[in-house]
Amino acid sequence: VEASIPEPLREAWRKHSATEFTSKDEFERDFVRHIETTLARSLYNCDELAAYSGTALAFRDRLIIEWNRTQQRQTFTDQKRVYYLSLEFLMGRALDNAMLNVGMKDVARDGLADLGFRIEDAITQEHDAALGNGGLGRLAACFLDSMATLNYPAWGYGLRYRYGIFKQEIVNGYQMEVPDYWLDNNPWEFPRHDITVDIQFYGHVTKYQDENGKVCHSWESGETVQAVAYDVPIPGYRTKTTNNLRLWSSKASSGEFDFQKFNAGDYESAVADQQTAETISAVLYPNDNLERGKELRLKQQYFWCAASLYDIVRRFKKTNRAWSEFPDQVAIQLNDTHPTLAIVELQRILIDVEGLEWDEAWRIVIGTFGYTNHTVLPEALEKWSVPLMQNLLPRHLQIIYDINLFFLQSVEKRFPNDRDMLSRVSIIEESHPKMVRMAHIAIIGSHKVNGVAELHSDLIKTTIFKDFVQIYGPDRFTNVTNGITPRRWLHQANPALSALIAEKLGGYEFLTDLTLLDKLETFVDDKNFRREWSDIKAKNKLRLARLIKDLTGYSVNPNSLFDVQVKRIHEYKRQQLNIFGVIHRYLSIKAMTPEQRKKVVPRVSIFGGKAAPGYWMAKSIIYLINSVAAVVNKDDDIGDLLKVIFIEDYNVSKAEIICPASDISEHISTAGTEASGTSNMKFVLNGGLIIGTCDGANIEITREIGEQNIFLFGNLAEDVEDLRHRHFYGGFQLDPQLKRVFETIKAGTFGDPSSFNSLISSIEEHGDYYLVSDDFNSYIATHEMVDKEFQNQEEWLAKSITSVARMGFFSMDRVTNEYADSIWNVEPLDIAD
Ligand code: CJB
Repeated sequence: VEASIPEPLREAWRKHSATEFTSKDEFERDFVRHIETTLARSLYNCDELAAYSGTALAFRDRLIIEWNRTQQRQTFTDQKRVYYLSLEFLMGRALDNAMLNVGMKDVARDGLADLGFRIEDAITQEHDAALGNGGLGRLAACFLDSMATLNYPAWGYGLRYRYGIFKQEIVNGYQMEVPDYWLDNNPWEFPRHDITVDIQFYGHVTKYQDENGKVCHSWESGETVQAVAYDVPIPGYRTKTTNNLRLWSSKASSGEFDFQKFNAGDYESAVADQQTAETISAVLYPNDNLERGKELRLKQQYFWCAASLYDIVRRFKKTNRAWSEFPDQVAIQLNDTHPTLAIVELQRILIDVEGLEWDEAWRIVIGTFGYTNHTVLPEALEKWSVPLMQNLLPRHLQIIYDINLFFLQSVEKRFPNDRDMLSRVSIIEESHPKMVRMAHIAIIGSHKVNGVAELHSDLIKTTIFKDFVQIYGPDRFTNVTNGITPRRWLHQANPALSALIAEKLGGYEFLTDLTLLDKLETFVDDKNFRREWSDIKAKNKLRLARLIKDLTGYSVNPNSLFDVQVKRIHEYKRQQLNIFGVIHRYLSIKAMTPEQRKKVVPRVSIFGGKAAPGYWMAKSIIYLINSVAAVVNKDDDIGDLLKVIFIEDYNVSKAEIICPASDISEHISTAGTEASGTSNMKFVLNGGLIIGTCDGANIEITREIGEQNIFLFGNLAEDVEDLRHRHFYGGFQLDPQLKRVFETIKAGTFGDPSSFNSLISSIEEHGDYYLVSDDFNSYIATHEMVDKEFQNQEEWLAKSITSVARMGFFSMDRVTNEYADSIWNVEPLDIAD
């Protein structure tokens, strides 16, 4: 029964209904009230952490008011909604973002100053919400920001991990992983203990006939775990829309606590069962672009998909519409294949629980789902063993087999006698054990499949999903090139640049229509403007230099060229190419005469990123970077001409300091391997130039900003296969400059060379799969060009300004609108009050 207050009593409610602070005085009132009552502190023991909490709570009050209104309005108007299912949401900090979106940051700054605090100190107390690994998780977070800003009725669904991505510590040059318990002092989540779903696992399926003689299936569970909803408000920028991110937490089902054990005196074992249930949402798997096939991961996936679908279906059923209208009311986007079980679960609900016929149910399923692919790397494509799935989700496996049967029958009809085709496209891989190919379910069960940049979308159509293009025709496949939210990645990360742009363009409209940046080009030749532009970069470099000093103890000269590569450590992203290039630079400088050295452009090579804990090669790369840093940074003969820095524990809040401070950043993956990349966009939007391969979104960035404004190098995607083939069959020739680098490493210049054996032998002896040697020469030559062009600062500034002016295309708002139009078919909800 819905609780509702009778009309005559509502007056009292309205009179006392919560109101938002609108002035500095009211902010201070709310702040002090929260310090004194919510936190039970006072002016005598209010430290910076408490000041953060007080500020966050004051802003949270505002968000809640708008959040409630938004949800009421969305329920009332009952138009089609989007549900973004993602196992990762890499949110970063929320307070600064909330202040800027709500538009009261200046008020808070002044208020906090009155009360004895600096706003920056309060903001930096917040722990990052790091419920993601890298680009895929951050894209989900950018989606949430953009969907709210554009007033789409949209929810995110994810898992409330107790531990997000691990904290990285560097000990003697090695990465160590420390658990990241992030939930203390988190004011942004609201437990909804009344919104719970019981989720089944294991058990068996029984067949029975209903009263009409129809064969039905019932899944008797072996174990039940409860999903509890935790809601997080997502404010849009300068709009009242505040959307919802619902994260599920697992706990023992109320009926599940084993009272028999308890009564038998086995209290400890009963509590242990409770803890087992809680492990489902305990930890984020720390792999990026890699799947490990662990049972607990599959449990996480089903737990989250089943809870989310139950919630979505429950909401739909409240409206008493016919099932056929489901796809007109609900769009569900699958962020990679991780939520693919949602397809199977919806089919199960429709046929087993709601009693629909298979075909009708399947039409609804296809109409509802869209699937985004983020990688072509084979090791990242999810497969689950059939026996594992049989045990954990017996009914789902049956449905998967049925989906496959009907699908293969239709393929057989169109391509008779093509057995190879059938085995290639089958959902089941006939290996030992048999495997369920999740991407195949995702393609077969969705009406649209998209890649995340043009090259990547072409590659999926011509390589991994080629057969499906033949079967379904090209229309099921589409491209939506990734983007980034300019609110966090320009306005929040680089307030000075944002303010300068606003001054020139006459306001902040560019933050919601990034194409307006193009007007900046008219100021390219304006000397004063250029000075201000370069002063801002200089200040941002100083800010990063301070961070580097704090974190590593190394002092770097902020007048050097800052060369940055920050992203997950992965062989395909080729941080090894970068560090080998650094060693080459070091050797070159060492060989120079004092006269020659005068012409060297001083450089700081900055790295950051986490390696998956079980990824040995990636960890060796980190160790090599730190080993090179230890030698180069202490070499007085080199001084400021070269410094090497590894920033530990790279995360969203550090990215906000790093991106605005680069002169050049590196996006140097083997061509054809990086689906899009999004940090490339962040760096360019902040006035940095980039060096990169013809890969992912680098190609479209080049098209937008012009090839004179980017440093491209290396082999093309179309040549990669040939080169790899030649490495094995035509003999492998190591690049001579790279050979010299290897000889230096082997001589022990950077410590015990055996630590780097596998890195070197993967190139020298095992086929150089990532083409480091093939690209080395052009990489070095291109860096020489970077040095040369950096010396002409006026030209460099012109490139920087022009590039920013042409980055409008990469706004997440363009991305969101494209999904809304071409995949979801949803409209924004006009919120004019
Ligand atoms: N991506 O972060 C991940 N994790 C994966 O497991 C697979 C792909 C990344 O997704 C980003 C967002 O689409 C892409 O920009 C990036 O190229 C890709 O590696």
